[in-house]
Amino acid sequence: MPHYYQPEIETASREEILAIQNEKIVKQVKHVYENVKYYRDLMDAKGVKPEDIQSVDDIKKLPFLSKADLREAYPYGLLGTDLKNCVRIHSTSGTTGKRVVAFYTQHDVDIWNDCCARAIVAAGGNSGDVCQVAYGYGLFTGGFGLHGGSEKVGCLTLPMSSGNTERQIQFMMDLGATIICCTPSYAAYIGETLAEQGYKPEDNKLKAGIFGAEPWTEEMRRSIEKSLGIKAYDIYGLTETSGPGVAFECCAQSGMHINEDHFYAEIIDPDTGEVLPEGSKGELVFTSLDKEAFPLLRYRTRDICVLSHEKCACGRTHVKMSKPMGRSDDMMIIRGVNVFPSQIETVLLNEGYTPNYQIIVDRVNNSDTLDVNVELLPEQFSDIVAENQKKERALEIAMRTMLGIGPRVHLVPPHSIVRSEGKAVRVIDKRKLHD
Ligand code: DLL
Repeated sequence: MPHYYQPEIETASREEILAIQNEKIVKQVKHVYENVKYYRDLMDAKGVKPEDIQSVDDIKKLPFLSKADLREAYPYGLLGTDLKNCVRIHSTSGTTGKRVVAFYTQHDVDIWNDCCARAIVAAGGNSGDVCQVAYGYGLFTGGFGLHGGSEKVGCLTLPMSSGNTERQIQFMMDLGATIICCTPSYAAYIGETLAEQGYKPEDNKLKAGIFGAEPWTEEMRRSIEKSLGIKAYDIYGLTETSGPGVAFECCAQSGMHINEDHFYAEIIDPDTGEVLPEGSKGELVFTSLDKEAFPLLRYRTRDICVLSHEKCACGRTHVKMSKPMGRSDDMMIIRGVNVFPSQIETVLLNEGYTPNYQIIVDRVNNSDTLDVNVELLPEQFSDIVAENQKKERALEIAMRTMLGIGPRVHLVPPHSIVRSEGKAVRVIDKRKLHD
């Protein structure tokens, strides 16, 4: 029997959801127009007035907001309320350019926590659970977001933050954590460390994991589920929209329900900005429907995915988004071919390797090169050069079939690739250093 955190909303009919959205969007646009000069100027430049937005159908008349706008407006330019009404700030981990800072009123935090609570309940969580939050606490939204959700559900919340893996495992075992929340790459690392310490998957009390903040493949899901003995659920969100919990997976594990009473989603053609029909693959755009402090209208996420209104076995009615297939800016263009790290991950895990790999892209004599370092398990490691070379060639062939271009594969010794405690760095693109 599926459980819901807010059943009346999570299973509302399409008409009910539309009615909620239509009522909220009118107020939200008015709120933004009156309080956010930066966006008012964009609306004025496009000749759109708040009265032109009477329902979510009219959202397409509004101008887009991009990451560049957020950087330009840094730090207060998109603030929708007086700073004295705000209780929290979070920020993106962006390594290039100015960071994006997001602001929250108490009302915004409450809604965000509800969204995360829905995700935890969808993963089977309830007040009897011990929820280990191993996302980073701090400016990153992962820790505080899942923490707030966990407390709303009534779980006993373990605010571990990321890192210190030995201590994570000690608390997990001693306090009997039943749910763990962290990035999928960190979950894989915890699973690996547990095995190294001699634990079997059935030795821990975990039943579910709530993993997100970075792209991960179905193969990675199966590998984590096996190593921890759990069911692994996906969760999606971004700092700009509040953090994790914009969308979450249910027991059907086939896409993430978007919390449509708080966020309106569109899929657009990333090149033309045209809104695409349901089922098309394109860039995900979000409009917040009831944010006070940081209300973003038509924010371009750069995440590429597909939306589906197909009926879900769990009974939730909110639209589902597919796993993001990588950000448009994660995509590598190598010798003219589009390559996503997830394609390489799929091949590696299917061929029996670990998710410990690193992709190195460079340009030599005006030609792009693609190298993949793949870490071996101790039992896969061999001193015989010819044996390793044979495995490398086999992987190169499998990857060429998947990608359409041939990489060079290098098998590297166990434990030689740095493990991630937060978002994994999968790609080193040295071309960017030359440019
Ligand atoms: O990563 C918020 C978050 C925390 C989500 C914890 C889930 C769990 P940012 O650091 O602003 O926020 O990064 C947002 O991460 O635009 C996606 O490209 C990527 N991302 C987030 N969740 C997923 C996911 C947090 N489940 C960016 N699958 C987004 C794939 C994801 N990519």
